[in-house]
Amino acid sequence: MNQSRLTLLAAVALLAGCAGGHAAKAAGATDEARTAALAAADWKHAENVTIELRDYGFQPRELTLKRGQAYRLRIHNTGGNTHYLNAPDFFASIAAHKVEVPNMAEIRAEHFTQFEIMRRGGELEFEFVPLVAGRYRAHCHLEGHAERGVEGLLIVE
Ligand SMILES: [Cu+2]
Repeated sequence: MNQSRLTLLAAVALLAGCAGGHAAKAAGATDEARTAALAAADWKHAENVTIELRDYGFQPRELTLKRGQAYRLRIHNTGGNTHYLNAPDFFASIAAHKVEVPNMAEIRAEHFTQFEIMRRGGELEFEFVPLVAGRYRAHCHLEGHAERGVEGLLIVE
């Protein structure tokens, strides 16, 4: 197996939630709102934003997003450890369009729950539309990582 294939397998290690509406919590977005937002979104003019995961850090610590705006979020791990981005309440509050591992893979699902970004350069791009205002914690659940700074706040206004 060549190196680029290994990198792909590493970078694409993410979990998609079950299809269907059950992942939407009471405070989350409705399926109707998701459908409408995705139909209206203009991905050619999506706003590009980046989160960098580090040993140990999360940059920026706060990322402010606007409801109804299409975003392409690049999540990049510059650390020597694998890091996760868990943000279940955030994922329940948005309309997910797709995940792309640039030049390697594209994954479409209605709901995502968690991304794992492999160490030393793993990255992906996540396209979505925020729908519900709130302050959502994002963090890495590996032991001690959030406490050491691999956590941030996704703020939807
Ligand atoms: Cu971590």
